[in-house]
Amino acid sequence: MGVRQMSNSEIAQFFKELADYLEIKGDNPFRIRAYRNAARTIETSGYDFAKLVEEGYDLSQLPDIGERIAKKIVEIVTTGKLSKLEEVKKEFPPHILDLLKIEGLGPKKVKTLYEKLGIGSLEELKKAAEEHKIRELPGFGEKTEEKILKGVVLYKKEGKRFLFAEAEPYASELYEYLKGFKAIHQLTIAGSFRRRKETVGDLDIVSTSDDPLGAMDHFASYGKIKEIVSKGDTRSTIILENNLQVDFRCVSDLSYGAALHYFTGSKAHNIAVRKMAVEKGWKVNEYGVFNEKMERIAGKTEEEIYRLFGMDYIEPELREDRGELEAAMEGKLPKLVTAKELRGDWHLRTHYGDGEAEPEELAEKALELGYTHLCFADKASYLFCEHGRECPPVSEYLERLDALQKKYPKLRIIKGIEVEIEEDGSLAYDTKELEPFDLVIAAVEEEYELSKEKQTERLLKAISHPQVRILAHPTCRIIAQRNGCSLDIEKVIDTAAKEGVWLEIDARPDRLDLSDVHLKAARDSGAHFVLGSVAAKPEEMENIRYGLNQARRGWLEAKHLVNTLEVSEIDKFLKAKK
Ligand code: DGT
Ligand code: CA
Ligand code: CA
Repeated sequence: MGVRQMSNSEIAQFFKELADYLEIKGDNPFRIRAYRNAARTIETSGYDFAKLVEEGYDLSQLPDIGERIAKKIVEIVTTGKLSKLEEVKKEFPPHILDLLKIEGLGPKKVKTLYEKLGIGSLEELKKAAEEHKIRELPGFGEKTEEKILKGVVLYKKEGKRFLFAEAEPYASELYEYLKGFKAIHQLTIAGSFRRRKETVGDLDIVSTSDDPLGAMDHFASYGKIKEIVSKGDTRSTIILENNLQVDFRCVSDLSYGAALHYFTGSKAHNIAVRKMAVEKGWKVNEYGVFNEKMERIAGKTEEEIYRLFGMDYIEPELREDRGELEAAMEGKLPKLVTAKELRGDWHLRTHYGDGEAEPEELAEKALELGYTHLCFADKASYLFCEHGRECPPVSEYLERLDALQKKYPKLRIIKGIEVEIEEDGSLAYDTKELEPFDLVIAAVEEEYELSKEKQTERLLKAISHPQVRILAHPTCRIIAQRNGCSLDIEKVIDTAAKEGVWLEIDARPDRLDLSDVHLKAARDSGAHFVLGSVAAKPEEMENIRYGLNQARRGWLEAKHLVNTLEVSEIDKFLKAKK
């Protein structure tokens, strides 16, 4: 019998949906309750239902599972479908269940909305609420209507992925909380979080424990939980107060490496590894690697698994099936740049520009971070007083930085300036005005609606400007807000590499421009890179770590990053524009 790899909660989901549809339809309440109970039983059960089906076990022997439900579970696991659900789905618009995600809307209210106003999607719900059609319905009212509208807006906002930086404090706090439970031994936040992706959908935590039940209880007793989605003997799912979902699993020590590898992903990486296993006649899953005789041949650690395949250890940031498996086979993986290797920050803002900090505060923070160089780069429009506020002459700013250099002989202070690129690709200030600065960063903003060709030309022209040393956030994207300018990025990257213009990695967590994929491509075409925190106050200099994550995801080594230079090499490098 063909059987799918399906978790209990995935199986339960079928019954929940079926119950929701039947309730919207106004079906027999006893039947609906039977499906809901089944969903709960499956979800919280310690048995692995897909496995029981595979082994041909009679599910109706289990407590709380009747014959009809047992038959349906077999259908779901073997076909991936539930015919009764397919049938009832056809009677409604495809997205009607989305309405149930809105606070205050249950199946009964959705039934009324659909029958009286034909509402079958969130768009239609929002429109009807805005047109005050909902308050007229029986059982609704002005207050309910307002609440629904708020709910839709909130849902649309929060149904999104989280920036890595948004998830990070929640992840750390939960990690510490779990660590505090004595019976939990090994513990890692896996998934996209461990791969340091710029956004994460949910957290996947893998652990080992000699008391899994106690670990599950401890997890479910965490203080910042909004909802416990499921709680089982070895895995549980919760939703945190900020709507971030967390899956928590407890596995045996023998399987820890395999589980960690599986749940770190990415899915594409896993699939590629599984393919390699199949070619050898092996099987890989979250429990281990098994040979033809189903004997476990690896699984305790990730290192052991990679070694078994004849590969070097692959850092999580590289696990995207973008060539890392081949490189690991050939011993050609990059030696990824580490935080320790960073010696400076190349994009800082002070109150002379739109930042808040005194230059001294940033210098102090730099020493604390162990840096030996620091590049100030306030925006030219501020330094040249174009924002209509009281403003000292630019010479004062330069003198201030010279004084700073005297005061901090252990730091090499670089006097940079960020200049906007005009619509035609020229710089907003002329050569003479920029001359007193050590370095010019050219920055592109998305204020003009330019065609791909025009935008590319604009950047190429800026890159070839003799004073420009760094190109800031080349695609001008903001994660989850705007995709960025349309441009021929390959051409921009190539030209920058040829001209010796460094590509900035803007470390602000919603920028991370260039992206990982572009970084890897640019690295291969010989470009140099520079990390800038774009900090406006000292503590924001720690944001450099998000840029470092991105650099590592882009396969960068220390030698690719200007930030790793010794002070003695910097001057040579500054002048080196070809
Ligand atoms: P996310 O949460 O959307 O930011 O991304 P991930 O990578 O954390 O994905 P998630 O949470 O859906 O699953 C965690 C890991 O579990 C994923 O990286 C790889 C593994 N995984 C999930 N689904 C599959 C699958 O269908 N096949 C394989 N081979 N692995 C999977
Ligand atoms: Ca995840
Ligand atoms: Ca997950």
